[in-house]
Amino acid sequence: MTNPTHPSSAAPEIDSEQLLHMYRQMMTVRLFEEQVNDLYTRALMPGLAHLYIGEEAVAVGICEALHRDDYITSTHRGHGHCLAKGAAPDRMFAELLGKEAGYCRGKGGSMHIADPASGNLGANAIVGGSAGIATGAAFSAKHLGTQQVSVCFFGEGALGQGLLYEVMNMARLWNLPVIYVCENNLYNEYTHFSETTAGEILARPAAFGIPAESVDGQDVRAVYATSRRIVEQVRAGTGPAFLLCNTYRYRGHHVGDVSRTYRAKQEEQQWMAERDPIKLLRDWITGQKLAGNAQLDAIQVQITSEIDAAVEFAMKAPYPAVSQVQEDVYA
Ligand SMILES: Cc1ncc(C[n+]2csc(CCOP(=O)(O)OP(=O)(O)O)c2C)c(N)n1
Repeated sequence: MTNPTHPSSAAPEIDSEQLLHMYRQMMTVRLFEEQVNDLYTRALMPGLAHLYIGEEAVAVGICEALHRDDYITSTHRGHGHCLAKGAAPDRMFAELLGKEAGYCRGKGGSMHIADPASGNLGANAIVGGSAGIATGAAFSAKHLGTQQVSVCFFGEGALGQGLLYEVMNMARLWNLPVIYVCENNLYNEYTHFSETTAGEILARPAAFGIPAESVDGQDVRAVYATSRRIVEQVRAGTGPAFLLCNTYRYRGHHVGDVSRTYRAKQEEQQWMAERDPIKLLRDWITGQKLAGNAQLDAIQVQITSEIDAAVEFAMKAPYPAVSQVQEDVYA
């Protein structure tokens, strides 16, 4: 297991309302993703999906530190980013099922959801593909003087993409308000990252003079406290930053990857038992007596019914008309 580099003990105080909000958000992502898996296994969802289960603290902790009009760009594993930034589960499920009510009118599916109203410039099926978009958004924010910050989420697999280095170079030269967030869940598809990524990850942004640090991506309090500090600095004009979040995906690379012979079952079980982000926050909240188990259970019941209602909405929603098949198609 990866060692946490920023234990929560060093983090500033976070008020209980915010902790409960992050608990809700992580639970929403978890239950949303469980339903996606269910829809896939019941053959109700076309295509594949890459589940974010296990990584919830990264998206939630970082988005908690952002304003609604700050930008994010996302990846093929993007549902968690999208929900954490403020998208509605019913329109997301509608998109996954190819329905007109979806965020892309049913034409994008799991890997292309964008929600400009919440600052989400989109998921991206191309590994590393959103780095240019996030950096461009930061360029525009800087030149328009809007004070917006842009966050680029990507997996460690994107460290093999040249585009990332071109844009980090520009971001440093032009002092752009962009934060590169590397989610290292240890695997790049079916290969351990140590077989695809040479040297130290943090040495790469350091080569451009971009301040870089790492955080325990299972500890939402640490992710939030670290990203709040970084966001404040970047918003104040210090230029780009890089945050490495050490995390783990519980499920397969995608919903169809069920056997996962490339990693040990014991490793999976250890992360789930010892480093589950929702359990860690729950234990903290109850340990500090900020809320009791009954209140946290009630939150889970409420979110379960919200997610069920969102699935029902999407199942009943109409498909786009055949006459719309060529609308919104740009390539
Ligand atoms: C340019 C490009 N190359 C290859 C792929 C195929 N592919 C899809 S996901 C993936 C692995 C991505 O790993 P990582 O970036 O670590 O993200 P994770 O899946 O672990 O979240 C690959 C190689 C792709 N989508 N785009």
